[in-house]
Amino acid sequence: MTWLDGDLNGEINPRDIKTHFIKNSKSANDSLSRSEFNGHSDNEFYTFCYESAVIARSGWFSPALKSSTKKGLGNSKKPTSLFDLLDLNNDNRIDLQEFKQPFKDMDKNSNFKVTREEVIRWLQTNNEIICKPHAKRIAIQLNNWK
Ligand SMILES: [Ca+2]
Ligand SMILES: [Ca+2]
Ligand SMILES: [Ca+2]
Repeated sequence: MTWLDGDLNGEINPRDIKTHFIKNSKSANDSLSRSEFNGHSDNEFYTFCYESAVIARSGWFSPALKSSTKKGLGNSKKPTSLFDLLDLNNDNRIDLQEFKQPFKDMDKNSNFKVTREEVIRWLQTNNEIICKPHAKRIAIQLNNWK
């Protein structure tokens, strides 16, 4: 899990978040567009989704899941990608404050450090949204792999 862990010490802290954001935008005052965001996070998430698909086998990537909305997220506008999930004010940009939100969500014990376990739990909670864009690619790969 190297996503966000800029100094690769195995946990994510607020400094890692900021470093990561600035690396992918022009400055801390800038914001990320959809393509900038997807460009730097896709492979990390693809790996996670692929691994969890291999482990789960039957699961979220079946086409049936696409139409069924098991729990829903409470209100009518359901995010369909991680970008939409993070873009809280729906202006099609992710700014630094929005970028920090998942960190707060991940940090269950609020000690300003996010461990690998906390990241995995968060990924699993949001797995349907995160993995949906990769579902087709993974399905193809798994079929080849059998
Ligand atoms: Ca770190
Ligand atoms: Ca926004
Ligand atoms: Ca924590």
